[in-house]
Amino acid sequence: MALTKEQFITEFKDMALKLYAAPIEDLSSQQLYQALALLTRSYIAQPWADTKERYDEEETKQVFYFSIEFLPGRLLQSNLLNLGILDEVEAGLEELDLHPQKIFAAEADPGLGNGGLGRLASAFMDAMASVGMAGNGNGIRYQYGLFKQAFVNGYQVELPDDWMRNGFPWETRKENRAVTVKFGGWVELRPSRSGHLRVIYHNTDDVLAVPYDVAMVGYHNGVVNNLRLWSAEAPINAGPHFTLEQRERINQITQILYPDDSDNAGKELRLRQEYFFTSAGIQSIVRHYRRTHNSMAGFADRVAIHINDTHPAMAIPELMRVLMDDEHVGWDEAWRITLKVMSYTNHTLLSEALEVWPIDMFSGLLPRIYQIVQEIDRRFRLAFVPQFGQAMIDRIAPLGNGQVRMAYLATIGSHAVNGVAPLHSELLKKDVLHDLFQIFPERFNNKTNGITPRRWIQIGDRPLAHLLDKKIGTAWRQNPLALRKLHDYIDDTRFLADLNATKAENKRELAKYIDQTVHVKVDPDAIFDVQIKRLHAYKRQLLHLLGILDAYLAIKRGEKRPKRLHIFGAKAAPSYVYAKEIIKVMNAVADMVDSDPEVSPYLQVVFLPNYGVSMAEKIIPAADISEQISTAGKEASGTSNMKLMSAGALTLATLDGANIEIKNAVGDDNIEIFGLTEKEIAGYYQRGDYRSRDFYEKDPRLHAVLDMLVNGKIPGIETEGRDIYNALLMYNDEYFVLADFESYLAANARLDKLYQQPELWAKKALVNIAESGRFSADFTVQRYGREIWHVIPQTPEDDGSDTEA
Ligand code: GL7
Repeated sequence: MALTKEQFITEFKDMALKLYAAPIEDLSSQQLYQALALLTRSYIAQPWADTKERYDEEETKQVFYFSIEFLPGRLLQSNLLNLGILDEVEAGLEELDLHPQKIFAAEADPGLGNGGLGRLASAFMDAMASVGMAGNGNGIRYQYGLFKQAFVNGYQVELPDDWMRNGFPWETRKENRAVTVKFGGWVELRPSRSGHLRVIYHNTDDVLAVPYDVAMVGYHNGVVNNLRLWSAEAPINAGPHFTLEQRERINQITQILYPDDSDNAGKELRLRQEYFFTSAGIQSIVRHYRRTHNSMAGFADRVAIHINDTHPAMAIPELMRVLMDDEHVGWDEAWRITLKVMSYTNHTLLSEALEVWPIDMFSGLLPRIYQIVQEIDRRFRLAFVPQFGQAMIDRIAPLGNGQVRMAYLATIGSHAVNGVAPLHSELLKKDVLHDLFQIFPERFNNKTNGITPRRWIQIGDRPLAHLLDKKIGTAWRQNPLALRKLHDYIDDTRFLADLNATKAENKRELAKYIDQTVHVKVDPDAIFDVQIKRLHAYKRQLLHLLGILDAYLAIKRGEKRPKRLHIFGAKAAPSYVYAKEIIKVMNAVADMVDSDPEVSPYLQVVFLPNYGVSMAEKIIPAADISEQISTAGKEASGTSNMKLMSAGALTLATLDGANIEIKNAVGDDNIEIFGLTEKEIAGYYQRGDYRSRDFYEKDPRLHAVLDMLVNGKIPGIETEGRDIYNALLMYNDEYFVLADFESYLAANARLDKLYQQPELWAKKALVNIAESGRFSADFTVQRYGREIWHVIPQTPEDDGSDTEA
């Protein structure tokens, strides 16, 4: 859109006055933010309405991305960027003597997601709008997000994340689009006079689902898509005997985000949440479709529904329910439509994360949905037992072991099933969904995750963005593959120095931020070594920690090395004791290192509390090293690996998830790979001959490091140090930390050496930035669009370089 600085100034002052009846000089950053957000919304309104109208008029096929989490990050700056008015607005604010960054920082991060899965969903929303795809999100409007993390005496403390305290200016309540979701009670099936089945519900708990829509603004293309978040409310005509308790129970449904990451929360409330937003979404999609169509016959040509992990897998029986019970479509036709509409992404290989529900709980809460799942199960068995045998079908039918098995249901009811990186997609076929792959091989495919360089480079890394503009022009902002032009400058000494200077500037900025947030002074000339992701044993922050302890001992012995600053950001699920113990030990090690004058010139450790999207925008541009060190075969993809690469950090990685594709993209010389491969680990499992103690006994460095956990050298970790020590030695180190220790140290030593050659380092950073464009989520959603959703993708064009599994 077009907006001059002068126009903006007038409109902004006007908006601020209307809102607060005060001149801008009197307003707080929060108030200025609110005024600016509302003004920005007013710019979005028309294209939002136009986009909706166009989709309806042109009968565009629409994608609905169902996800129990979205993690959009702050929206003001990215909306301004995508509208194409960020420069004008910032210039205007500066002319008013205001600080744009301060105002942007007043926005709370929406607390609607945990980690990678939710962030991916939001990257896809941004990408779909930006490539001009009609893609909508469907999720939950959580009142409270994932907890706010603080450290008290080194321990993680969880505080409520009241992210909506100041309101959420981007949402629009659509009370006229509310639908009713039914729980509990029992159902009676009665043939009606017209021959249809009549489904009569008795004694149900009805919940009103009220949608709040959030605009998803496309990049410089006038497209504005919709993210629909559902809130649970008491029915309007609830009546006099509706108790306060009942009301409370309803409100609970959308009150809080489950703080789990890659884990199966087997709680009835979670099941309620899942059905709530899934049913509301399906009902509203069908209702909208039926406003302009007499029957459901063409539904699958106009609608694609994507199930992001299994949490919304009830979309399958729910669509069957609506088709049959409300629209009077017969089973076979309903199933044909459902299969064509639904597709599913698996996001994890951890067996404990595969969702299952006890049948008692499921059938009690969702009696009609359970009947439909039973029928899906019955027909599945009927169709495939003859060919594949009872034993195999028993293993993978939707119902078994007294449970509803969501990943199997999702696979059986979708026409496409994908993993999120080639290795992950292969392992789905080989292990997790192997039997279903035998039956439906054509459904399985790979779609490697992606990120949005708009947020990570254009917004988060402005010094780099400007340097790129100067050197290769601005085409990369529209099409990140244009970053490949950087290869032309691999021998341009001046440019390599500029690249290093940009990194140095970002490191100074981060140093300031660290000082402001945790009051720790860090040396901006150190190597910034970053590991940012949820705290989980398989991600092996512990391996990183053992590496730090080894460095500590080496420095104590008098070894000199280039100074390293280890930066961690990670929340642990509140119930995940082991992860919280690791946090405590990390913090203790950070203190120990800091207070030792022999060591602190060479080594520093900072654990930043309350890691999230906005903090990532600060850390990533300053990173020299990106730690992606999960046990091979455990991390489905990872996405911080892609973000850090695009900031020119060198990846220190195992051959896991998307690290493998990063390696293929940049070549072996521009990444530091170490550790056991997935095959080698599978070999250990098969033979059953992994003995962590052997590594401890063989390797004196490892021996010394592990002993530090229990010999009192690190103050205040008696319990935690012992537990971790035991997990690694007595319980045989489930994640092969000890097996990878030696090669991890060797890889780190190579990085230390490389850092002594700044120009060579810069060359490698250059290659990483240059090749990061292929991981743009714009390309990812285009692949989904072409190969799964069958919608027509638009600009910018993809080079089709994804590796199919
Ligand atoms: C995850 C995977 O762990 C992560 O590797 C992947 O990048 C992400 C998006 O596909 O999905 N799976 C999962 O359950 N969570 C993830 O972040 C929470």
